[in-house]
Amino acid sequence: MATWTRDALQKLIASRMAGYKFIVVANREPFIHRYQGDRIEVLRPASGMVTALDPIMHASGGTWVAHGSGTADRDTVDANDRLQVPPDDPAYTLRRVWLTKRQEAGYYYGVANSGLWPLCHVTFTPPVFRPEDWQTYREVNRIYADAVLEEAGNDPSFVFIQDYHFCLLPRMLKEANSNLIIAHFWHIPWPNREVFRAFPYKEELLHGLLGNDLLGFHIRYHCQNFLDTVDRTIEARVDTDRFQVTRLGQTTTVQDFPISIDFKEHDEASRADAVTEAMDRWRRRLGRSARIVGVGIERLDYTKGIPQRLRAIDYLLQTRPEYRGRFVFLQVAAPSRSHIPEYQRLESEVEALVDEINFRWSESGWQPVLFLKEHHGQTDLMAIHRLAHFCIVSSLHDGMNLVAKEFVACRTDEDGVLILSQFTGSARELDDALQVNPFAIEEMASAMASAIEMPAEERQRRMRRMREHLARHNVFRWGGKVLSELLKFDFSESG
Ligand code: GDG
Repeated sequence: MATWTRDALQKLIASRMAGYKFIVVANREPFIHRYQGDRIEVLRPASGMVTALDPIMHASGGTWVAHGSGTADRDTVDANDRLQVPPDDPAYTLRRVWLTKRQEAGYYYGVANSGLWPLCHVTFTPPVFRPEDWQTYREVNRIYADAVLEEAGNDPSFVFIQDYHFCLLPRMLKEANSNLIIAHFWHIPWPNREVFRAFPYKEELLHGLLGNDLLGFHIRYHCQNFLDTVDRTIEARVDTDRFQVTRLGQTTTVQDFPISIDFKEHDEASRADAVTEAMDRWRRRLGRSARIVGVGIERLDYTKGIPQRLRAIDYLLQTRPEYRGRFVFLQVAAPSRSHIPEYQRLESEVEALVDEINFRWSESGWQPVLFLKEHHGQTDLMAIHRLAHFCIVSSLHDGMNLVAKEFVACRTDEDGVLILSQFTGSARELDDALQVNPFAIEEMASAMASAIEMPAEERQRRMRRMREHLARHNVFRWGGKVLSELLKFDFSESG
């Protein structure tokens, strides 16, 4: 199998997509402008989706349509709400869409992140559905539809929609311009049909999604759940052999595309001197007693199983006294969606747990957990990955999980152990991780002990195999596969 590279993807786009506009739609923008006093700073948000799409945008030079969420965003666009990004080396266009606080509350914090997010993840967090939020969700999908239609004009265009914020958008676009070729990638799990039954506006949502030509999920199981849900919920022809759904003359192909990272870039960047220097700084910060280091990095989100892993650390220290005074766990969590009560509860729970564990076990000059609730730069994240004896990804449910892949890509030394929840999409690919049920505290504690005690040779063998896998199954392969599939829908010849 030939390895997909940035260059190969670029060639595919240049040779097969020339003459087409390429428009990405995502809620999150890849660059946020923010006032810091009088100064404007540029921020790169912590998001798996942004991480994955950025290289494809570079290759295509297209337009990314997203919500302008930064305090300085309006002051950095032109008269058409556009700007060229990355700001220091422009490669593509960012088109910002403006939303009021009310629209943001109803569509983003409401339907998307209090409704669909908990509905699609099995974490036993009840979803909240407010009728007024659904009205706003419709309204916002319409705002995005208008922006995309304006960007596409009368030119042949591919539209690539991201995620659960835009379920109604594909149908709106298709009805307004049937020549658009539309794909949608769903970055989170699709639940089984029993769970989905709870969604109050399910027919309208599915009708919207079935405006797509192509609908992608990370793994085949989510595709099957989707087909099953459609079959149970609305009038449509479901072809389970071809993985296609036809409704009102429009056929949607449903396919799995496991997302990934730019492995080569991570590999190279993590070798930089700046990373080595940052490792030294972090070692000093962790203290001399941190002879064994475990790490966790993510957005502060209840799907990521942070309390569960902290309980496992507590259990580890209780049952394995030999690690006391020698083991430090560094939990880095970027604040996320903090206007939603469930996220505020999580933050309090994590803080209380860290406090409790540190109170219970700390002894002269040593405490077991360092919790940093802040956004970090790439150099620091790589340094943290590189100095860890193990990295734990204990998501209760996760579409893919890119942190697991980033940890592996940073380990150019072929050392370090990945402990990975079996409820992530990544677990289907990374067989050489120590796979755990994150709800099982003893099992997780014992995986941590196995990681600490694992012989160097075995660590190396496992890490090498995971690295070989990711070198080939990189984000360019994901992009290349999606785009190749999309090219099959080129209707221009048939008129
Ligand atoms: C959704 C799905 C799916 C984290 N903290 C910081 C930071 N990050 C970066 C990581 C990684 C990304 O954010 C998180 O990606 P994940 O994939 O782990 O998780 P979600 O954000 O929940 O992503 C997920 C993904 O979409 C893609 O389809 O894999 O299943 O839930 O890249 O490194 N980045 C920076 N500072 C931080 O503090 N700069």
